[in-house]
Amino acid sequence: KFIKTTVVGVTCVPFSGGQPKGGVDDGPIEMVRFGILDQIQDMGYSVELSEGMDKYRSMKPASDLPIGKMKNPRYVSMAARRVSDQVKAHCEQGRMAVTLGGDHSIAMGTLTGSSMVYKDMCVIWVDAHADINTPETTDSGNLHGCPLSFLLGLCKSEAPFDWIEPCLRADRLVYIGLRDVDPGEKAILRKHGIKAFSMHDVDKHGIGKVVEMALDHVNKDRSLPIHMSFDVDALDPSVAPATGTPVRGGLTFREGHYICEAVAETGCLVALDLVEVNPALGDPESLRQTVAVGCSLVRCSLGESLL
Ligand code: HAR
Ligand code: MN
Ligand code: MN
Ligand code: MN
Repeated sequence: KFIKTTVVGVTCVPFSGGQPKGGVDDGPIEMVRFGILDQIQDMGYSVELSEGMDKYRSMKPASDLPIGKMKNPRYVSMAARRVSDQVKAHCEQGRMAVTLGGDHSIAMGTLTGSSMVYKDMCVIWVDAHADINTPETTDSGNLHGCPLSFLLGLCKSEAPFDWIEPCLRADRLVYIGLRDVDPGEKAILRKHGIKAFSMHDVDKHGIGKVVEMALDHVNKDRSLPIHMSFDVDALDPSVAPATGTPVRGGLTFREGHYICEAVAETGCLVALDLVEVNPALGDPESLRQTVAVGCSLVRCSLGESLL
């Protein structure tokens, strides 16, 4: 409905500054090694790869003292700003924008980028976590737990994040998969009436009904562009073990794929993030399994399972 070419614009973001564990910056290269780019091409798309993925590592500032509780604020901001430009460029060309992370702080960039082109877009956030802490409510100071508060305009626009224009309406955001939400985040969700389908809801209604309700909430007529931000830790750790903050009781392999398939089926997807694959965590089999499932979720979101 919104995508104008058969080109998929892939942005690899080897970035780990939004949280303390090294290795998540190798997520994109491992997915590329696993063959994600060829797999996308084998589906009949061509791939336009954003340039200079190594730059994300080299842009780390020599000194980046915390601002309040926020850790690596300048590095996170600089990386997200670059991601924003790259994603925006793909969207402007009418390409499906696929971003491979990297930790979830990069969503500050992916969503600002896509929303500049698709002003009325809605967001489906698939995650164990709500990632909506403000610089005040965060306990950890890890910015991968905070991107949505910046995007929704819930925190003051201060340097180095003053380039972020609030670009997302609270009623255009919906979550699936939540099961580890901080008290301060719960208060934010309540205050702003943000719709969230937790694992409890998945158990109660089944994934089919949950995805339908989620889409009905943000995109009743299936007429708005969708940006899906998929954190691989939404999946159960038995399915995606190699991730920095695993939480048990997550989505099964099929439930995760069902979400991607149902979103693909709407024809409204314009941008997809696949984040928090950390190849450094766990044994080689955990790594292979997690990278494989990440690639598989990307393919399904691009319509692989549609007949
Ligand atoms: N809520 C916790 C915090 O703010 C944990 C956050 C996130 N972990 C993630 N993001 N992987 O989805 O630190
Ligand atoms: Mn996340
Ligand atoms: Mn998460
Ligand atoms: Mn927690």
